[in-house]
Amino acid sequence: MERLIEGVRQILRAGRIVAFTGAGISAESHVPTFRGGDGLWRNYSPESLATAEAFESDPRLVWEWYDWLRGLIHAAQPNPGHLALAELQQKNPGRFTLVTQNIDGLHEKAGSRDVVKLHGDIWRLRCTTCGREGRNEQVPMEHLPPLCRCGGTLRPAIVWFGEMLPEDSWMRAVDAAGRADVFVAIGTSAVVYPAAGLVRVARESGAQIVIVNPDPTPADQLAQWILRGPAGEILPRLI
Ligand code: BJW
Repeated sequence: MERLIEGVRQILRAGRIVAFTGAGISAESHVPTFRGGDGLWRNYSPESLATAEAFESDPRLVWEWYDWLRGLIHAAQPNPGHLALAELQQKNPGRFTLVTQNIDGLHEKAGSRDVVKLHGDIWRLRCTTCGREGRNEQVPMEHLPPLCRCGGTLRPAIVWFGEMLPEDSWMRAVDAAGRADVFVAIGTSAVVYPAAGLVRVARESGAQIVIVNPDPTPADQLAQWILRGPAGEILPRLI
């Protein structure tokens, strides 16, 4: 492992770096991942909570779930994996992009800046009637579902299944992946598209692909470097 770590340290010294994170990076901050034995979805089908249809049919039920999740995330602190990525950005100004699928805001809490968020932000709410969007950090919410001043129902500004990713974030992510010299995929099962497709975009554009994950993923077949283990232990060793 030490030789692999040293090899990745070497390739991180020059060129453009993209770090692409998923729920696994927050696992050591006690925010559960989605899939797997301890995953959030082991007892729920994602379709019953993470779709616009589910929200339309029972906004209160969906909000009870997200209110609980917001409480859990609110109490969470960034772990050494988040902090290592913030430090990597600081040490490599102008040649580091952080793209995340996470909605928890822990990268910003760790000091990362200009985070490209593909699946939205649990701390932002959007009105399903007038479209107004804003930050809201109330935990727990006073009223479920929360209402907009126009009277419409507010929803979390996150991307559910079947919804488009925010266009500006997606364009930035594709551009960064296409220009990366090193693309590090951390703590993602790499099964949710189009985000998972960024690994291939980077690879086909000539980037070295590094995976940081304790378990195998479909993206492993595209990678030259596979670092098996928890992000909170591996990432600090790369700096
Ligand atoms: C550790 C660790 C440690 C543990 N250290 N690692 C092409 C093919 C098939 C389907 C599709 C396709 N294109 C589109 C689709 C449909 C769909 C999709 O991908 N479905 C597949 C699942 C089959 N995609 C969409 O619907 C997307 N929209 C879209 O495509 O729009 C166009 C369109 C419109 C209309 C019709 C059709 C298409 C939107 C996707 C939105 C995803 N949203 C979610 C939920 C957000 C809300 C919420 O949080 O509740 O985002 S899904 C969920 O999965 C969440 C995550 O961001 C996302 C990715 O999960 P992630 O981060 O990889 O987590 P896990 O849990 O899967 O994995 C954790 C990993 O960490 C594991 O590998 C562990 O081993 C590892 N780990 N501890 C490091 N300590």
